[in-house]
Amino acid sequence: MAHQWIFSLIVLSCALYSMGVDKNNFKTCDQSSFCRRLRAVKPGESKYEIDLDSLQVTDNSVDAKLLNTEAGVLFKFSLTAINGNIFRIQVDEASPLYQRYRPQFALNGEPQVSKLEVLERSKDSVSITYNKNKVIIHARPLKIEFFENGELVSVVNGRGLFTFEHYRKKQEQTNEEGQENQVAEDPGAWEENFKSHHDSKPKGPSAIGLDVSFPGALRVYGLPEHADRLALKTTGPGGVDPYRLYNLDVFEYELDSTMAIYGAIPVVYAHSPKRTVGVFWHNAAETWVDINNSKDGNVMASIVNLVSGSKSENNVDAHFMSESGIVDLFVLMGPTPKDAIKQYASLTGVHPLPQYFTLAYHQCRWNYNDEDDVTSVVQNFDISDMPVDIMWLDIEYTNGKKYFTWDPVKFPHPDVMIQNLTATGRKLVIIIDPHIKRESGYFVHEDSLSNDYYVKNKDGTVYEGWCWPGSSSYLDFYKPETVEYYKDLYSLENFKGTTHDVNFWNDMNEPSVFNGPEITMPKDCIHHGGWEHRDVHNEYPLAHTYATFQGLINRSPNKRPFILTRGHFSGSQRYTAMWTGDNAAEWSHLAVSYPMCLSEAIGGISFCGADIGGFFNNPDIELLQRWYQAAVWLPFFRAHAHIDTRRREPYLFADDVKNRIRNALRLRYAHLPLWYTLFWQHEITGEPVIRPLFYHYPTDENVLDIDNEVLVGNTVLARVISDPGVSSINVYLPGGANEYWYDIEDFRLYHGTGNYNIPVSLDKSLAFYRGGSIIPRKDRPRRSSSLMHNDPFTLYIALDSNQQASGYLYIDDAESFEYKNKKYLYVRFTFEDNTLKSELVDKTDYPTKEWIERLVILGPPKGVKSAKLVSKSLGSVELDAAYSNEDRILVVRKPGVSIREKFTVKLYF
Ligand code: NBV
Repeated sequence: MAHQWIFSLIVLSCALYSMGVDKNNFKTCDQSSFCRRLRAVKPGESKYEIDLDSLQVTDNSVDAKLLNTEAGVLFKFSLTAINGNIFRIQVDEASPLYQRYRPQFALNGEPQVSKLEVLERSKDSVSITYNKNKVIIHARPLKIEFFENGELVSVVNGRGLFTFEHYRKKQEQTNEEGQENQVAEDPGAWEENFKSHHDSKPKGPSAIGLDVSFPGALRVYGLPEHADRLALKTTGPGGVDPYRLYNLDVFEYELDSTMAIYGAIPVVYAHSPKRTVGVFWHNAAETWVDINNSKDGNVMASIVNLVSGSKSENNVDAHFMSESGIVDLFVLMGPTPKDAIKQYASLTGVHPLPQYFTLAYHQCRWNYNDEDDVTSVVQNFDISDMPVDIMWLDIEYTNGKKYFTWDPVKFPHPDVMIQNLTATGRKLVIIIDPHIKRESGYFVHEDSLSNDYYVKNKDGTVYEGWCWPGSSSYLDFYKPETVEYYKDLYSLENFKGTTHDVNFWNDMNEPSVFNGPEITMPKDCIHHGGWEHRDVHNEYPLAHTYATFQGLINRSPNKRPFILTRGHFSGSQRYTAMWTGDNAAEWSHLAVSYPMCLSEAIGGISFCGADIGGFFNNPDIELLQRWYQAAVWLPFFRAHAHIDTRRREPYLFADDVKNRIRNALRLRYAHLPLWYTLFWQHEITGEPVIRPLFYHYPTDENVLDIDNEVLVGNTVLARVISDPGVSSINVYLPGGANEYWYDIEDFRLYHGTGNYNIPVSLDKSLAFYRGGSIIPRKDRPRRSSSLMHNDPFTLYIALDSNQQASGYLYIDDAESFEYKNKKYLYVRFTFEDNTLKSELVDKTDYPTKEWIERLVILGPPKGVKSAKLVSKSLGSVELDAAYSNEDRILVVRKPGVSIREKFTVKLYF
């Protein structure tokens, strides 16, 4: 026991004092035997053939036998059309020795099949149609071509890299494979300690691989989570390692890297000004993805063109390689980025509308020391007139890292502390990790042992690993009884001291195991159903947050749960928000927060943020201020810091710094109605809340690589300032001469004609309203968002080149599920012919007191003298209208009309 403790302390302290990631802890493709095997498959020599004689066509599927001609092994192949312009290809073994794993949580229900029609059958191929799409399945060798409107947009197995290692009886396994497994266990620093776990394959090799190419594409995006740019770079043997998807707790992760970190979302979107096509590789095992961008002039790309017969000069392709599971590939036919991203959302779901307060400012630190500390932090925010909504408690609140307990000395009266918080409209979030301390007498451990709730070793004993509490075991969220038990742990009766206003943070759920291979669970651990950890690894955090979500729904049936997770997988968005984990107080980490969250957003997870200020180390004051300014425009807005850092709550600084941070916080609070409306729209439509520029400007080649700017809805464009000491910044404003962009601080008008160099003092952040939008704001400063619920709105009406604009506002009770019973207002505003109109989009109502206090018209017509409001209850009312900011805006005062009422405001000249 003791030696293991010492070992883990050494691991930790080495980590704490080394600079940057220790790559020895993590595998490269070369060190992963299956990655090496699949990467070695030669293009152009596919040995897989469809047996066309076995072809069976039904209304919505094409099924056939697929043969590995070399090994003489049969597979089941099926292609189905899925509602919404999606195709699905599935391949499994025809008579497997062992069942192969299919992810259980990623899909939001079974995808609905659609009707497809067979167009033609020949001795070599079969072609089918579905909407404007055609698919040709070539039999020898297997190759599947996808056409949209007659154009080839994607080819599966065009390079012939398809691989399906079938399970074999021990005696059938070749020497060659045995040797390869041994090579994988070459001694290396990271393997020395964990040798026994690595790549142990009781069932034999079972990897699968597939290449997908996208003729004509210029870029490919996706595959979060990586600390990298938004557009994926070329990888390949001898060059950059493939993008790795394997949820890992990587200490001091490296930037511009394809290394795996906490989350794994196997979706890519290939894009050109002409179209966007995506593929979703539905697999929960460790996955590597090689990317080729032909613009880099690599050899692979020319081979694809040759093999696929494509004449297109541009080409992008992806080679997916997973350690186990079946081939289950969804082809998202687009054709626009919006379509493809919505298609992915239709498969894996959306983030349900969160409680309003969750979009406000979160104050976190590892750790707030005790109850008084929590109370005094909030008081200091109040004294400094800075808003804050949520206080967070990290692992030190627990009694000896035993989750679902409180430290009796530092947190003896959590109920009183929480009461103090909620009295001023604040909330609390506390951490719960999935590892459970193996301490006799600890009820969670005792219950889990006696009821068999833990993950097992391959010999059937309970798995034991090392984490914060020391010796720990890990709950098996694949076992229904564990989930039932876990749900109950969150109830108010069981978790004494908590209330309906306490929400949860699920950390370390990759899962992180300090003494495990690659700081995670050994792959041969066993989950309920007999699945090896290798099969389910990437899905484990999703299974964890699913259980937490159910627990919170049970606990507080009419409050929308808020959960923050670190590990994540496709579909996690249905239960939880995520953040980018342990970043550092460096300018480069501020910069990467935009592309990382953009990548998550197109990967389905809109509710993303990065630790403001950086988790490790101490930010200088300039960095801290810039970080607050930039984070205003990411969905999850939380400051957090490592236990060894200096305190950095924003009220601690000099007045000028405080002013700037206060301004940033207030800017965020002013835009809460916009964020909330966007989250509502996200739930209804699947559109991401934040979007990369190519999403709204898909035909503009200049935006392909822009990832230092983010679009919030289709309304705000924000540019991160991630360099110290700058006096001006280049901003790209898209859309052409007729697209207007208004600086949201000084209301200056810019046209969407490209690059501008804009002066930026430290007071200035860069965000623009798109001309043509109407942005609902609440401009009265308050201490927390709940105190703003009855505050009036100011509508910012940013006119386009036709002097028109439109926008939306969504309102409900901010916390319950009553919105599902039509208790909400969804208002559409339009401005044309110098008249603002409001109307309700849906036949619903919500009895709010909110009203309209002011209109601010950006780029207003000249010569306006007054305005007139007309509504049923107020009749016709004359209003004041006055120009300001060098006539850049026109302010119409006190319309005074309830937001529930239909109204018009007309300008008079
Ligand atoms: O629970 C402590 C930290 C937490 O503050 C951080 O946000 C997580 O990402 N946690 C990781 C554990 C270890 C940090 C070195």
